[in-house]
Amino acid sequence: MQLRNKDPYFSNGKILSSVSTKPSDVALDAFEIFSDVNALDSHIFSGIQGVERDVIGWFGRILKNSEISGYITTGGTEANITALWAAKKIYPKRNEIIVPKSAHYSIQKAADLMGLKIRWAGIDNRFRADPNDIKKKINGNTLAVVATAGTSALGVIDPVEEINEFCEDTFFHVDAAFGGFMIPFLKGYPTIDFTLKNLDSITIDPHKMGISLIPAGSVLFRDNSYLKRLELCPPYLSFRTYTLSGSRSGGSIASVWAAIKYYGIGGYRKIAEDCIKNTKFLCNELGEIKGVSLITEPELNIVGIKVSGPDRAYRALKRRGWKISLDSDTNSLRIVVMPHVTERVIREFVSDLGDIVSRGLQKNSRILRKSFS
Ligand code: 0PR
Repeated sequence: MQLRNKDPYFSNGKILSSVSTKPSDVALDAFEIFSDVNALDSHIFSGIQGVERDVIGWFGRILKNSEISGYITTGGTEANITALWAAKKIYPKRNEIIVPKSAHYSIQKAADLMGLKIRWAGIDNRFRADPNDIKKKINGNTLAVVATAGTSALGVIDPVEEINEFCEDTFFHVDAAFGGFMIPFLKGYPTIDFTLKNLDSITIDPHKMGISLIPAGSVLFRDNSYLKRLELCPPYLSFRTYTLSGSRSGGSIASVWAAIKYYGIGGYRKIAEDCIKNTKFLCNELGEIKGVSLITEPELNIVGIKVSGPDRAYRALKRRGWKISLDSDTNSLRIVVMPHVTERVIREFVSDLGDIVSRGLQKNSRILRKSFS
């Protein structure tokens, strides 16, 4: 415990920069029960394969695709790499991927690993991928187009429906690692499911708003043909494998299974709605502080805050115990309103920020007065 206590707990509320949260008890219990199960070995552990099929089937219902296939990865990074690996198997001769500047850095890792060239697509003034730029960049060498449904920096949703229209002759991957447990459960949000006719794969992370635990991500494909292309058969073992990682935690799969059974669609809708409600509450409270504004209107539960002297505010917040990040692209404070970021935590944060900002303004005006006197 002494060692664990060197790090903070989500339950103390001051962690504002993380897309992780406290896992649910059911997920933790399930993890423990299955902790000795290696899901790689379907010969010894065939039971866990059925549990995983159940989980993927559930995603199939959420994403409107009864043919869905996929598996539980360690997280979004492995899922994104696997999706692009499958794309490379389909189009082995192509080597360019079109990626909006706001995409998660795991896409760069995938490109590095496979020797792919990234063609960066622009973003608009709301930080969403520019579909026209993507359209212009597609050519015969385009292996894949990547869009993000809930960007890591600001939680904005790329115009996935529009981008889908140009992807009939290339692989189309949507990284919904962050937004995947939000968007399908909320009313009035864009479609990010397999009714998009060119969508090949999607990443959704249960260890984020799915209230499962780390490690647990997922990569989901339109049908079974994608994983078939990744299949290997180790000569000395009596099973086939298609996963990027070798040994795989049965505990992760079980934790996702337990969480989706426990929360169900209704439970996840409530979690998503609460995150949005608290995000709105934060934005309203911020509106009361002079000298503070939003980088953009949040779509999901990430807020970019513009303050004068962001570095100073960031350091002062850190000194007061807040775990917060500073986005260097927009020079803004970045807050992720995860389930542990409650109204009480938000009030406390806004009060600290207000105090820090007003001290900064007073200091600035003292300096100004001095220089004019
Ligand atoms: N894609 C998107 C859109 C993401 O937001 C993330 C989240 C990933 C992929 C990668 O997921 P894994 O981390 O599961 O591989 N990634 C977070 C990020 O880089 C990871 C994180 C989590 C960072 C907790 C900080 C932290 O405290 O922003």
